[in-house]
Amino acid sequence: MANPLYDSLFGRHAQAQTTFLELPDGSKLTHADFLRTTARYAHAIVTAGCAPGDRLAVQIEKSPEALAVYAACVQAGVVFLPLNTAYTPAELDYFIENAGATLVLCDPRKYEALKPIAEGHGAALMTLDRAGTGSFAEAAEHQPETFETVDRAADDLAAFLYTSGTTGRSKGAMLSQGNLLSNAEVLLDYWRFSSDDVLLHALPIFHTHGLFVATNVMLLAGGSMIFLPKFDTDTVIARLPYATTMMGVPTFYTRLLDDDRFDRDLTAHMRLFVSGSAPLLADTHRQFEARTGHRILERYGMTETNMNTSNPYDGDRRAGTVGFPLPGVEVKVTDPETGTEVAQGEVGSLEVRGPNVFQGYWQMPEKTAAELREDGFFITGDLGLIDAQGYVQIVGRGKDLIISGGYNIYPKEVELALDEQPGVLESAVIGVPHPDFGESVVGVLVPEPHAEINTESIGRDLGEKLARFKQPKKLVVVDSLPRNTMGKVQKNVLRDTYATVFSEPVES
Ligand code: MCA
Ligand code: AMP
Repeated sequence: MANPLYDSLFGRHAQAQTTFLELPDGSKLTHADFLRTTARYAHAIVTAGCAPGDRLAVQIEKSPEALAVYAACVQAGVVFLPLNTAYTPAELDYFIENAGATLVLCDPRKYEALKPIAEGHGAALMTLDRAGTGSFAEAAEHQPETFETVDRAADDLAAFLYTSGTTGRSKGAMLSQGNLLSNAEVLLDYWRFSSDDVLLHALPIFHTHGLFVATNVMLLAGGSMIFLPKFDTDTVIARLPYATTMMGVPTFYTRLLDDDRFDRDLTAHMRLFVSGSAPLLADTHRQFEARTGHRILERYGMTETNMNTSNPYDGDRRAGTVGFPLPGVEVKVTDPETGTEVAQGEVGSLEVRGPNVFQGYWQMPEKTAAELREDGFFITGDLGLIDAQGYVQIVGRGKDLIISGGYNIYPKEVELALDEQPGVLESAVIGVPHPDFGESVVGVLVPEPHAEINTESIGRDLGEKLARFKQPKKLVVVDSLPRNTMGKVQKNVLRDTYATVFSEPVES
């Protein structure tokens, strides 16, 4: 027996003295060092009560140790459940309960707030901070530096990633070892990664992009990563000369283009820039090429599917498209009402099938059945077309979703929180253009008759309930919401009305 994901990504580097991570202070960690920590962590996870198939929820800052928790889960056959560090305790309550987590790892600063929540759901709670200290690190300190890797099959679960839904409730997307490994193998080949590559890693590691796309591919390649705690323009510019490749969301690239130091000389040695998670404006693509001579490679993925399509490595990387279906991935365009394929070149709902497509939503068979067809096609909720040359273009979303700086916000979740506020009769949450985040959140509020709405106190209350990136950056109060004859709120009208709110503020 074996553990395909562990063996391919981690195990084969066990003796390697090659650099795996370069840290901001200039220190380096070899693959072998990293895997010794991984083994100690795997023992600590088992000692804390996790058996294969159990869920370990983590909300910790980005660090080599945080990555070792992921590796340790894979080695121990435990399902890894990373959570955005911006989530509030109120949001975590839901994830811990819904996933039935056995163990929760958090930053020591969140310990007191999470203690009653973890206890209430029967989960153990331990701490690990950015410096690699905390009760979990102490429990792992004297553990052996080797661990007998737990046998797993390709269809055993490796990770849950929660993704919000149009109803406002997050769903745990179940990803198997085979889902993750097959996609990493395809990307390695498609994007020509090798052990010579050094990836500049400034993405968070609690989402598909930073964890599975960037990290898994680099582990498979046996290359190294310049591992930055977050995206910071100065640091990225300082470290770029030591990298060969970079992956980012469009905001990374627009921020770099806003800086004159980011030019042809700085990037001349770079092999590849990849963009994804949100639409890259064709204009940004063109500006990037004019400034650096590089054509950004844009690709398209989802939490449920990993990567689906990519522009070519060789050949034309076309602005405004997400390229071709990856090898082994089928993409079709269907009529959203009937599910039948539309004629070539027409816009419809994008559906994907392949070894990358997830196993379903954790304990939500109805939601799984609604989005994952019996024949294996997953209904992405994105609207697009395939052009005559085979390039996939995303032209819109069939789902009510806002993508801000690469983070997804489902308006329904924010509307539910706004509707509960004193004096609010109803609300509508929309995404409008934002110069830095691509899109940003506006909340439109209708007061109850004769009531006053206090937007400041609403802002404070939302701070307790919702992660900062989900909170409206602008709240406006109106007498009523525009509705169609069926009574449905016309969000397109609101989007038009507030389209320039982040460039020319309108009066509320
Ligand atoms: C931070 N803030 C945000 C965002 N990030 N608000 C809206 N949208 C955001 N994305 C808040 C901060 O809390 C702060 O609030 C204020 O906005 C300004 O923060 P700033 O310092 O400018 O932000 P930052 O820390 O520099 O972060 C911006 C960022 C970051 C670097 C763009 O959001 C980021 O790393 N995004 C990447 C997300 C990602 O990895 N997505 C992949 C998902 P205040 O000052 O008011 O307190 S995976 C996926 O989508 C699929 C599978 C795929 O295809 O990849
Ligand atoms: P998530 O659920 O966080 O994985 O976000 C997935 C969604 O991000 C997709 O359904 C798309 O709407 C969007 N997305 C990802 N990559 C791209 C891209 N290159 N262009 C446009 N939208 C994208």
